[in-house]
Amino acid sequence: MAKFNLTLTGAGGALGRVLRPRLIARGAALTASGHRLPEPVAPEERVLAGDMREDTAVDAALAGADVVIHLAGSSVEKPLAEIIQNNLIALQRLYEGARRHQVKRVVFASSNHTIGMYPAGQPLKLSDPVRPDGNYGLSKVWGEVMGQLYFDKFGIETVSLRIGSAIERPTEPRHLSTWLGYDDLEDLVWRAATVPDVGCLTVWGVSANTRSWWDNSLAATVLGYVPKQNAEDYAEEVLHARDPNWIFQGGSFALMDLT
Ligand code: 15L
Repeated sequence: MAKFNLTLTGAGGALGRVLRPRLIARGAALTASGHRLPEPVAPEERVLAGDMREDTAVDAALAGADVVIHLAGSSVEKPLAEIIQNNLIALQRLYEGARRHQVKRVVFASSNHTIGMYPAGQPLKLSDPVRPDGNYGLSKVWGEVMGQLYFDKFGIETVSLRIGSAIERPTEPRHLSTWLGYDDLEDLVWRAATVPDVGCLTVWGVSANTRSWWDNSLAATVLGYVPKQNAEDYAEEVLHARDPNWIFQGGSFALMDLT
């Protein structure tokens, strides 16, 4: 059987480092692209260094790829000028590269910060209006909508994952609602990359948290994503942690000024 050629950008970031060995273990032929040259996680992993704003770097990363998992870019709130470079321009270059190289699908790391100004505790559906909590959240809204544009005009599929808090274990009360455990992250990303004919889709990147605010039935229906991890298992230890930011769904991002 032909290998599934997967490119992952942002290879040196926290989620890139978690996902790369897991995607290889699932049978992907992985090209890992980082801003700095990543250390290979397996002998068969192809590693590349490059800036996703540069066509040469995009071409090297996407040549031969079936699907690209795009994790590169600023992953926290930053001044607008930086967000524009790293999250808007780089993403547009990536989609243009996907056109040049006939990449079938982009798996886009979106974020809960697209809706971060909703009050904590309010149940949300994917059809609810976006309420970004800063420049970073705004750039993720742009990314989700850019996926729609490239699907409607050029048929490139996108699965946008509105990731909550993808960390090893919950560390603060907000995470009891927003946590995405690494096993669930792996399963969700794999499904987002491999389930056929998904069109342009946005789903929540969240585990099976008892206190989740987000209705993820679409991910179950379309991707067959049934998360297994639950932040509630950590409730006792986490509820002791002080969490002054637990007012908005976006946590501390929602309380920051814009720069
Ligand atoms: C994100 O989108 C960030 O990349 C990450 O650093 C966390 O802040 C996470 O959201 C979160 O909201 O917990």
